[in-house]
Amino acid sequence: MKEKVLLLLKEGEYISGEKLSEILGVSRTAIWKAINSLRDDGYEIDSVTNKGYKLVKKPNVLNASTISEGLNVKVVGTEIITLKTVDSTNEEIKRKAHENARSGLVVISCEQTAGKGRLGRKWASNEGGVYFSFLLRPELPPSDVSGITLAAGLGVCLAIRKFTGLDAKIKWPNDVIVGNKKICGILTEMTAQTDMVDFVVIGIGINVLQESFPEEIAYKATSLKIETKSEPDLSELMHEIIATLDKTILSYLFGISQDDLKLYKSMCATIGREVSLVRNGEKLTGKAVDITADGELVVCLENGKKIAVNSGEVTVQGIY
Ligand code: BT5
Repeated sequence: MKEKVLLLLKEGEYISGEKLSEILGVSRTAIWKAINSLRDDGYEIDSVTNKGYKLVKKPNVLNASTISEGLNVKVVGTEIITLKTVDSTNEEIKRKAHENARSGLVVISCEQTAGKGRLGRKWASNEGGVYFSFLLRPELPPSDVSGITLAAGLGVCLAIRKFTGLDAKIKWPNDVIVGNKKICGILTEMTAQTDMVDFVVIGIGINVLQESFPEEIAYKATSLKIETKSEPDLSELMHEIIATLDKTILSYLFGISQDDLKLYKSMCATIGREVSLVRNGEKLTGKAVDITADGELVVCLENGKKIAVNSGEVTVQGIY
């Protein structure tokens, strides 16, 4: 009920309790209870006799109805669940996938108690960030999945740029950075048979309202609040991100388009930089020069030979 009341409350305009109860077909007491419950959630609601209620200020929290209001999506966000806390949204999506959840489900949490990075690393997931994962059941061979991370990075980078005006860039393959610091990390996991994907989980963590980070990552992590010196609304940001991811993922499912690849490359901070990597136990250095349609990084080695690197550890000079 309170979600419905919230949708009818407007900033700057009063609506009477009578009108609310008439529209929603419930008693005035039910409306009054919903208003009090919204106030408990941090909404500032003014009430004036003979005028009714007016929304003064929304709390900056994740709110499912604000996120999905006006969202017209085809693949990502066809169902959205918001949680206050969870171990890891990737693990939650996997549990839901095993209960036959449908492709497109998004689970968002305000914090994670066991946020994961790649290769067993930890993802700092305190309150203030957004941590979410989505489920895809694409009809693809496992070898085609790595490009999903690219499409996800592209989506997040575009959405952050549009929402904040920041010059966000992509550090191939899975980080979004602002300046030389990491603002977002992406972890793609999949369950597959030998020749066909069963499901893919794409997990994304974005630093939004944090003002500081644990000591060990403070030198390389930043947040939207630190960079914009303002407080982006978590739900409106998530709305923008889901809407953009829906487009980039949908386009990826039909094979990454030349346009998207061009866009990705134009925002990729890795291209043009000196990189080092380990291949067959040998340390190689060279310059990152391109990204292939399969999402591989093309490195021009010091001896002039070009190699394509599909994952693993590439260290980029000049970025953490
Ligand atoms: C990643 O791994 O960047 C993938 C992170 C994915 C997190 C999301 S949150 C929602 C979903 N649920 C999960 O449990 N995970 C996903 P990787 O490239 O391995 O980077 C991890 C490294 O980034 C760590 O070892 C730290 O050095 C650094 N790091 C950890 N937390 C960070 C943060 N909040 N901001 C910036 N850097 C961080």
